[in-house]
Amino acid sequence: MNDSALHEGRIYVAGHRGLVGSAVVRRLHAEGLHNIVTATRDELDLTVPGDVMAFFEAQRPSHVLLAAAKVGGILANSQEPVAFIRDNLAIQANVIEACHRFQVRKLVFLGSSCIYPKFAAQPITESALLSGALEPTNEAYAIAKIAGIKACAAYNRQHGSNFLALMPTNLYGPGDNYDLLGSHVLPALMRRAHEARAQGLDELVVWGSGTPRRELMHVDDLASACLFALQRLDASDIGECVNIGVGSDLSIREIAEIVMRVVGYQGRIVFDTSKPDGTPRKLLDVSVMKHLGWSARIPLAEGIHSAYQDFLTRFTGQAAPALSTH
Ligand code: GFB
Repeated sequence: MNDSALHEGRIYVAGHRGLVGSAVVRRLHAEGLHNIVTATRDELDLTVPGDVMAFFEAQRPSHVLLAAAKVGGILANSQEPVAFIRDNLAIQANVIEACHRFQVRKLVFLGSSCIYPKFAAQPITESALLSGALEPTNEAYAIAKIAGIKACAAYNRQHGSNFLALMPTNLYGPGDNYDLLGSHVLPALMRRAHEARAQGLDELVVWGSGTPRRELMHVDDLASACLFALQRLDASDIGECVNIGVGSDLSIREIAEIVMRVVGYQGRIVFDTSKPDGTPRKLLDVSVMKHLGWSARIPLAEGIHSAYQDFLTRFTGQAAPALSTH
């Protein structure tokens, strides 16, 4: 794929308002790519096949980045499996079929590191897919994302499509979801530490045992990987999916300690073991993308600091979102 095709076409970013979609739009603009097509959820319900086909017929995108999904942290996944599997299967099926039907030159489909078996050998290579049982708390979401990977592979094989499946690790950054119940671990701990400091609390509650390990990547690194894939990769360059990560991880306790330092909170950590630990570890093997010429660049402490500045900008001067019970 050469650059000119990207500059001449129209790039549809599905989910442009979310954590990933907004980072991709920022990155495309920074690259001088302003031929971007977007639609809000009110303008287009991606779970409705007819609406998706009509949108593609009208917009005729040449490139599609599918970042729209029903997403959430461990509690949201374990409490709402129906929405996670139903909505994500519908969105994927409609967008991937529309990309075929309207001859989209390239689709970049985004999954997640939770697609791999709970006890996969670490670091996890792409070949571990479907080699063992999944983590129960997010099995519904994982199955939906695995179905998306397999759908891309099926269209590539049967129709010669150019649909790439990128599997990012846990993400954080500007535009994150800070709801204390539904969000991922980093934004949840950032908000909780911020509020503990503001309210002079002695303790910071951290879910689980603190022993699981997580790999964390700034969403701007994922956005640069998506641009790299749009500009320079084809489906033939990668297998059915390719890992996008930073290649190192930390324990939940260590993540909490970094967040406390960035936020400036010096209380005590208390572990709420009534909450699930989830997968003990899911460190991605990132050698395929490294070999292809891409690696993540944003260091964790710097990334968390910039994410906290975004949090302050979004919530300073406005009432912070109503405190969900934890
Ligand atoms: O990001 P997270 O919610 O999801 O991280 P997963 C969960 C881990 O962080 C568990 C601990 O070990 C939790 O016990 N944790 C500690 C917390 N405090 C908190 C907190 O306040 N909030 C949250 N959410 N966790 C997700 C999948 O798994 O990974 C998604 O469920 C997606 O589908 C995402 O794949 C990338 O990393 O466990």
